[in-house]
Amino acid sequence: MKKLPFIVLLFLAFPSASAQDCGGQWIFIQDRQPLGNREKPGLVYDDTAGHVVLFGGASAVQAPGGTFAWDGTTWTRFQNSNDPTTRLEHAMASRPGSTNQKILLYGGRTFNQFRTETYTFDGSAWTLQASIGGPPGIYGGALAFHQGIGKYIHFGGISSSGLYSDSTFEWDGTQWLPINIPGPTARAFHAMEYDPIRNEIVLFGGRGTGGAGYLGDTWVFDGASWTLKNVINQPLNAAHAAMAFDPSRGTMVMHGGSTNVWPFPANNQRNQTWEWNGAGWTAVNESNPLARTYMAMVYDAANSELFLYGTTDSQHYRYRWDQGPPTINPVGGSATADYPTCPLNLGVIATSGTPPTYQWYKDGVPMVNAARISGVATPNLSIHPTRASDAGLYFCRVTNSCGSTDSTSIVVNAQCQADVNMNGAAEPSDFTAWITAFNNNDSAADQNCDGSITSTDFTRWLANFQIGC
Ligand SMILES: [Ca+2]
Ligand SMILES: [Ca+2]
Repeated sequence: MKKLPFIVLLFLAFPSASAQDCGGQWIFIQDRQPLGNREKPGLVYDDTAGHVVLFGGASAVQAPGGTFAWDGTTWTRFQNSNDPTTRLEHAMASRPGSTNQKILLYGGRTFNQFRTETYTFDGSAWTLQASIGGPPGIYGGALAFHQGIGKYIHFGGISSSGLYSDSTFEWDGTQWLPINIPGPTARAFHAMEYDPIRNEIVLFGGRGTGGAGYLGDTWVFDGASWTLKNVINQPLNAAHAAMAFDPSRGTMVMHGGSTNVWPFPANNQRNQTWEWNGAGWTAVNESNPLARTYMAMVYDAANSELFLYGTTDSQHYRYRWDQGPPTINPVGGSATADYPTCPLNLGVIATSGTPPTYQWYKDGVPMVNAARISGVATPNLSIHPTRASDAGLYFCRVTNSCGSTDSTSIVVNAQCQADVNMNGAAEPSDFTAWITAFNNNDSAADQNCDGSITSTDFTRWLANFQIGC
């Protein structure tokens, strides 16, 4: 009797279901360094430093200041960074590459004051710039850096007299210049970001003139003109949604937002995440939808994930995409259940974008844990002690929100340990066979399954013999 290794290797794995864009989920980040409650902060990515930069954001009761970097684990406050007066609903965007105007900030408001300043951030400190002739939409406007024309573009917002703006402006490095072109209707609190694949700025929704209507139209700005996109499947009209371009998907990703006018009940916070591929929107199939508004989102390239921060609870989230159904590393073949003493251990190693679930099957039937059986819902199935009846076909089904993958079946043969000469019966001649196995250092002599062959194995052979086959 030769024993096979307990952990067997499966040769193949095949998905029983699949979906390419099956979604993912927002993962809450437990934060030991809360930045305070910040609605509508500015959140951009500094690709030179390789971290997310946050400035501003406030709640009805607090307006915590400071400029912070997020490295995927820790918030670090910039020191001596000459911070602007803290604010919310300002417009902020970053440009890739090394530049002394890495990040541009315009406008915003405090509780009782409009902030009309323009600031740039060089990666470590803010510099006040000229704001003469700046966009009339002081707060609630949006900024994006258009890489094709190398300029920051500002659209919309609300003026100090409460007028909603339909103006497009560019920042050329030293001053604001109006771009007198037709475009989206006047609005504020729209989502706006640059799409480097389509080389255009994408704008969605916002709150329309007078604050009466929430919008759901999609516009693109190619560097010269605005175009209204003909969208068949459009997200719900919303303002205060968060949007960021995700290079891992090649899509613009938009989450949440408010779907009704102030004061809105909590259930008017949209829980959907949508993807824009340049031609249409697709609702992401999320396993744990998250309803939020008044937050900001950025793609954290250093950690290859979307990062969401804001609203009144100072919580933040990262988005984990499913990468399809689980894959199972080659693990299998056949195994032997040496009964009645030895254990049977079967294992799979699965890879999955989100934590998967496991279910072991025997002869096509889902297994349940019992006195001898454990781990039926884990990667590692254990049966101890084994019985002749443990022979059969085993496989493990690994499931995530994208589908399931079954391991290749593992053929388990049962072998009675007392039948050392493997002729199908326990009999006195097996005593001689055990002596031979012992002398040959054959693993069949290891009757107590401890990995070594000693005289105690003879005592165990007697016991196994008495139990019989
Ligand atoms: Ca025998
Ligand atoms: Ca032994």
